[in-house]
Amino acid sequence: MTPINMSSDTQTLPTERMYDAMRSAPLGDDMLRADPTVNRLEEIAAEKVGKEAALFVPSGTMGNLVALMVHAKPGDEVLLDAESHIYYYEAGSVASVAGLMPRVVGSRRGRLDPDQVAAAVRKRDQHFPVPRVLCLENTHNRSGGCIVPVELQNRLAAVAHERGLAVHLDGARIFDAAVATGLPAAAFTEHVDSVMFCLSKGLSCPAGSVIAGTAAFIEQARLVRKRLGGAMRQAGILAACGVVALETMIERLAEDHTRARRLAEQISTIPGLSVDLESVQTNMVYVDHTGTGLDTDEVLTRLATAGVLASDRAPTHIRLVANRHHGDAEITEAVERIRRAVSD
Ligand code: TLP
Repeated sequence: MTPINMSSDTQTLPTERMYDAMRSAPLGDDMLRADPTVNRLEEIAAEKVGKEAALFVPSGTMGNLVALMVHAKPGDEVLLDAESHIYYYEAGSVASVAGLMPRVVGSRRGRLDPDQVAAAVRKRDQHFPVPRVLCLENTHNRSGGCIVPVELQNRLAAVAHERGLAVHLDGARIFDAAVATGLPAAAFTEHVDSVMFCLSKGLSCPAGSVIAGTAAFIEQARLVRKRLGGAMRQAGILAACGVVALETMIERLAEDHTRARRLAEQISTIPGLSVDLESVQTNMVYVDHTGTGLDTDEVLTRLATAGVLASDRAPTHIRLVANRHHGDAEITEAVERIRRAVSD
């Protein structure tokens, strides 16, 4: 039995066009800005998100870190959603590497409240760290891939800017938000100072993310990337996939969204499992398994034995992510396997 791997969109493999592009990409030393394929990717990427310049980085985690280290210096404060990827899943790098003081704010479905953000910005006082940057995330991973509406993002950015803070957007899946709303990605990035997006998630690249901002921001980001050991050499071999991703893989994300919805609706009919259907807005489905009486690890183990790989949001949920390797038949088969796994 071939397992259906729904643990993440990071599990996607390169497309045939990516393999072809890798083979024929002109290469050079990117540390010296001499890799034409990386340069091309950075140009296309900057244009997609409406920024002056962009920088290719090995991972989303490094992209977020580099951006924060440009916006703030050790001892400064960064405002973060308590459920954000940066706070929750990046191994504490915001504190241990960037030396920043996180101040967390709650959110609902990834939506921060502008009043709460305003109240969390401390005044300049010798007792307090200096608040320097507000981080946003769109789509919002831990709420189930929910979209933060552009108008709310803009209000939050205004609150931060009025108080002298920079705004960084963790837009790992910003193209999911764009495709699902029918807006250009640049609409989500217009009022942020920097954005990171991932090529290695639903867009199917084997590795790589991009950060974008003003030319001056990217100039500094280049130095920080080098400092962190993230400057690569013939990185065009990876960037070639990124070019294919940005040119051919964005619109098809809508298929993942349609399949995620069908998956969610069908899973909701399985006794013991439930899904907050309103939160299924892009490619993720968080399944509440409390009705089964099983703990999260047990549910994951049973699913894996039945041939469905999922990830956890313990103690109450598992996560399933639709990606390009799942056609309609895989969705139907996954639902049947899950039904069997929890009813045994
Ligand atoms: N998310 C991964 C895991 O780390 C949880 C996943 O499977 O969803 N921002 C957001 C919103 C992300 O979801 C991720 C990866 C990142 C940043 C980090 O990207 P990488 O894995 O390239 O460092």
